[in-house]
Amino acid sequence: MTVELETTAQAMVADGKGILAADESTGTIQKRFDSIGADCTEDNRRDYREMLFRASDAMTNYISGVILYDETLRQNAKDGTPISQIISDTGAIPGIKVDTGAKELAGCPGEKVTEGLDGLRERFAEYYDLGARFAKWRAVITIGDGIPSRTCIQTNAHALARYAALAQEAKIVPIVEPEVLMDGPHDIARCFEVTEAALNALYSELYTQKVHLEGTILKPNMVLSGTECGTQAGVEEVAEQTVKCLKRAVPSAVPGLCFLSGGQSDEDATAHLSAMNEMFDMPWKLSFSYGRALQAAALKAWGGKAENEAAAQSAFSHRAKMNSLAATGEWKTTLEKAA
Ligand code: 5MM
Repeated sequence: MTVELETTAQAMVADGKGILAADESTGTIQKRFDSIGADCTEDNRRDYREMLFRASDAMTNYISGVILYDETLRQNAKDGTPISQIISDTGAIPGIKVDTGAKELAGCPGEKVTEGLDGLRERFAEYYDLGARFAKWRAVITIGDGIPSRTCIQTNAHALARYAALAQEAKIVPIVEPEVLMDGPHDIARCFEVTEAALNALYSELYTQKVHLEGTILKPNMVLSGTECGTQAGVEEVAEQTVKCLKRAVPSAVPGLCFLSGGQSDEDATAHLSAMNEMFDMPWKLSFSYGRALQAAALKAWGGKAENEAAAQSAFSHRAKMNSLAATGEWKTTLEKAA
């Protein structure tokens, strides 16, 4: 079992490849579709995602895996092919988001805990049969006045580790995602401190709950200035602080780290990743698991219209290629301009 987990985890961070996060829950994809004036029907959600997964240049060359929402993993494409098969036919691995969302944390105003552990063993068995070979669980940690609390960090780390242990029992690689949000006026030093605390708590819980680190992937946030902070750290500082924080807290047994984009612009998310890979030697692969930063341009180009599919696929391929270059430290801003 550990061999299968390790093989999958290593494939998820193959050289120059990263993960497409297409696991928006119905409420989140509704917001994305609202932004382009498209109807959020089940067919439209399928058509949009099928368009992405059939972008063969992006999928074959730059994407190692796709995180799906439950609805999508069960869907068939317009021609009847299961969506998961369209993904595996490109060589990418289908994955599944298994948390059921972040809910208010009792006793901790303004803080959240991610739910979804009840019945998870049975759900994992079904997801494996449906073709999923990795999974994702996202914890949400907010920086604010007096928060995050120790309660929030510990409770989320405990849930992430329980999820990870159950995933591995089902031969599914867990992506563990303790997201420290960018929102707020805090500076980069505060983001560093909170990210380090969240990662320390996470790896302590993963150890306690006997999770096999070689068969996991971490999905971290970058260490950034808060979005409303008066002083915004530049690319080199973000790269330095992020790598310093990760080297302190993430064991070298973990095969790969795939960042979330968290609301950064497409180009910032790419530039930060590329700078880290260019500037530092690291014990793990450093790649991407972007949602918005991989999809925003494609979503806009698609605009809910079938006639725009080719343009949307080419926007997606471009972003995937730029992030693939960033995953090996070879991206340059001039490549964006040239495109
Ligand atoms: C794609 O968005 C994911 C699902 O969000 P909800 O459960 O809130 O609908 C999200 O977890 C995503 O995988 C990560 O945050 C990374 O996406 P971004 O857009 O931050 O790169």
